[in-house]
Amino acid sequence: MKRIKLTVYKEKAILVGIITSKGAKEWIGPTRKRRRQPEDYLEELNRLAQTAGAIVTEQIIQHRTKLDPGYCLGRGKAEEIAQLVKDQKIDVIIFDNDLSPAQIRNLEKVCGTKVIDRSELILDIFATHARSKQAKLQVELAQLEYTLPRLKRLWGHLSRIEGGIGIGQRGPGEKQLEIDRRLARDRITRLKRELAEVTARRQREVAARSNNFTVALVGYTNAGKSTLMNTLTDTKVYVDDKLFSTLDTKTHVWKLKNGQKVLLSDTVGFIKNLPHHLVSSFHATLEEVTQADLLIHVVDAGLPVSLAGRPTVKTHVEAVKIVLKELGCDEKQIILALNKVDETDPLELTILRKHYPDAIQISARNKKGLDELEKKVTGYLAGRQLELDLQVSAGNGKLLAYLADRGQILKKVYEDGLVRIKVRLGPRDLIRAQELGAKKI
Ligand SMILES: Nc1nc2c(ncn2[C@@H]2O[C@H](COP(=O)(O)OP(=O)(O)OP(=O)(O)O)[C@@H](O)[C@H]2O)c(=O)[nH]1
Ligand SMILES: [Mg+2]
Repeated sequence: MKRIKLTVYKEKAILVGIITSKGAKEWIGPTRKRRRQPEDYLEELNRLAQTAGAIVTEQIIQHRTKLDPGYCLGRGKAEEIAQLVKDQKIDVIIFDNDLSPAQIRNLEKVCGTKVIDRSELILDIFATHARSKQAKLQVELAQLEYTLPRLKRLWGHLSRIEGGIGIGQRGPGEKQLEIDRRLARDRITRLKRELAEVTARRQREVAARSNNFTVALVGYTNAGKSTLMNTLTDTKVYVDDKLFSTLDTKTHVWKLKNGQKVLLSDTVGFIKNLPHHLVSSFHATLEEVTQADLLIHVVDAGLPVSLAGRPTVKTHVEAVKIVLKELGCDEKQIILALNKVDETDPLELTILRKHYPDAIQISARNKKGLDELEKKVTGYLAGRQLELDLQVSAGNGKLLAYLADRGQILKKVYEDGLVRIKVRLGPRDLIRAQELGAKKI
């Protein structure tokens, strides 16, 4: 994927959200401390825009009974925005709602500047953050599939717009402006083929690790998954207070206090209404999640517990559950870890304890609650393990090392060149141990 960064100039953006009667019910729910402001409703879009490098100058909310098919919002409001664009020299208008190619075309005509929607903004962030070959392939595929029906619009831009957020210069880039739909389709076919190869390779890698107990960290973007990974495995994967810092799955060994080792994977964060092209193109990256024996769902507990219209613990938990379901992982064993408790109001913590009685409260940054988390993981591991009495030849160093590595040795007795071992071991490890010469007694 070619990335052409044309300029370091920060684009000025206006955010727009349209609340229909259905959305309004959610948004105008009982307030606790103050009347809610447009900033509340558009808080996440604002974070996304900043992550993409924009400066947000205005946030506009319009209440409507239903979305306008031509402009999404009312024509009059579009003209008001056009005036703002002129007065403030706005570069981009970002809609929270999904826009059809026709709506984008109409809005751009009236407003005289680039218009993008939330999905396109997220795709742009993914394109900027993609580092590995696989992530780049996945993002390029998602971008092309998103832009294919909109290619005409991009052609139309050629004469006016030079670059920036959401018109593809960071992704497949100018290529899109130069090629026709047929070429884009060919490219999609090629990308899918390459991704199929990557996926097959990944599946082989994951299968090769299948003798190990595997745990995957999942959760909303910015919940603290990578920080937890670093703390538990003493590594240094990239952490940032931005959305979608991690786009690749990384796996490291987590040594438990009882001597056992599990494989821990850090994964790409989720977000509500994740553009569906992204979910499908990121399947290869999420192989570790679908194959994991256990998931740790990390949640940012610093968010309000429930406050209609704003990102909350509840909306994040629910959004993650929806993505897990799409991945076919909703039946897996899941530990809920409420992270960042160092920053959470004690009253909110009490409420959270009531809402999520099985959750563990942790601080990945301050290493709080991690023993309890580990105990829970150990518990799952023990539940999957059998307590066995094995007989091993004392000279079989390879087998003895294997048992020490994979199992939890409870007792060891040496007798006439033999070792009798009481060990806790997973069923798959028992098969391997028997292949290496262990005998059940
Ligand atoms: N106060 C506090 N901040 C934390 C804690 N854990 C993580 N953070 C901060 O939260 C931000 C996001 O952390 P990451 O570990 O990058 O989050 P992530 O879930 O991997 O995010 P993505 O990869 O973007 O999906 C960073 O600024 C971290 O320093 C914690 O326990 N307490
Ligand atoms: Mg991360």
